[in-house]
Amino acid sequence: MKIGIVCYPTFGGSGIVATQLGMEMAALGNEAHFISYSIPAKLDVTLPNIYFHQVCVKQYPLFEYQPFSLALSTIIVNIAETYGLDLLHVHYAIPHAYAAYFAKQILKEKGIELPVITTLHGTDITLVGSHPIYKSGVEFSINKSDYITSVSQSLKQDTYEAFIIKKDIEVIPNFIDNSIKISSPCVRRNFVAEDEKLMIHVSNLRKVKRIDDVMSIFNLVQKEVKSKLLIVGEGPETETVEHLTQVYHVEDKIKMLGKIVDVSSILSIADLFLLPSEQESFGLAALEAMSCGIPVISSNAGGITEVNKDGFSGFVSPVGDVHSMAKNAIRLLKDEKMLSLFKKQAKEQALLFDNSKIIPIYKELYDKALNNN
Ligand code: GMT
Repeated sequence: MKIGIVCYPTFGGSGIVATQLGMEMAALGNEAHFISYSIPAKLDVTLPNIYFHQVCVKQYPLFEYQPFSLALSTIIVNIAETYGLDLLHVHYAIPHAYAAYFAKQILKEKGIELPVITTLHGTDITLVGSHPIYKSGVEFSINKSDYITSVSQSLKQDTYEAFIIKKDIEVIPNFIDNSIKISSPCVRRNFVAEDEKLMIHVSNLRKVKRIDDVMSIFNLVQKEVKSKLLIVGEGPETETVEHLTQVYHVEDKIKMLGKIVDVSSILSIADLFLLPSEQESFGLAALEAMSCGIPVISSNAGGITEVNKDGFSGFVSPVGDVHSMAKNAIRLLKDEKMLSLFKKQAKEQALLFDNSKIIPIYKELYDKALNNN
């Protein structure tokens, strides 16, 4: 099978999922053609059956904004013709589903049928897509996809509430490779002393992640339990971290590590993962933590509760309830027996989302798309 994959190349969850899925399909002997404006962060282009095609947008003095969607549609058409793509899978509706629709129409004129699958990831629906400046275009292009999937039940509901969608949306949860997660005591010792606990937050540090809550939870916890906090990722809320670090006088207890490619290497040295997000269609970062055996202290936003099971893989509190989240963190960190039980259970929960369970569901969808074409 020759699969075209359109995704964002950043460390955001949608790009990571698209990349992982494409690489898994390539490993099964299919051709995976990645189409993006730069090489996806985790894509290994040295592997067999992997192709990368860059969307180049020409600068022209007339344009204040470059016509990215047009360039994307055009390259999809070119790749589909040159390599004989069997199907196109776009991750994140904006503007990928829109560009896919136009590519499909152009190809149809040439007598080529290209089935399109759109996977909705979250902010393409909840935050950006339902905004009036994009809404009708997003709604139209989602409806024009041959197959629509969403990464959680919660996102499926949000999509039906935000738009008039005339097709079925299949929920295919995100997945994780649960093998080889090595926790290194030596690396841990670089960050905490023997008698200290380590909390971690990983995100793109955007407003929606409620970074001020991460800081506030940590501040409450460190008053009760000797502990430190690692923040992984980059984004606009970096200043909030810097500001609140000074306000709480925790300069010696917080470290920002920036972007890390192999995030599991750092997740596996931590004791707790903090995810107090305002919105989260799934919470891939929480699943990555759980896969490393790290319990999650989270909010109950969107699809997080489908991933983090309250009282099992961690604890769940209402969005913004930092006192409840801090109380739960303190409870776990103070009780070694409970903490090690939750670490075990977090891993158990992550196994429900193992590659081996979810990739075949996508494979089945791809087969259906091909056979119905
Ligand atoms: O805003 C982000 O967190 C990035 C965004 C993305 O598209 O990369 O993440 C969304 O998709 C991820 C993968 O499906 C989900 O795990 C995240 O929960 C979702 N983010 C939000 O809904 C805010």
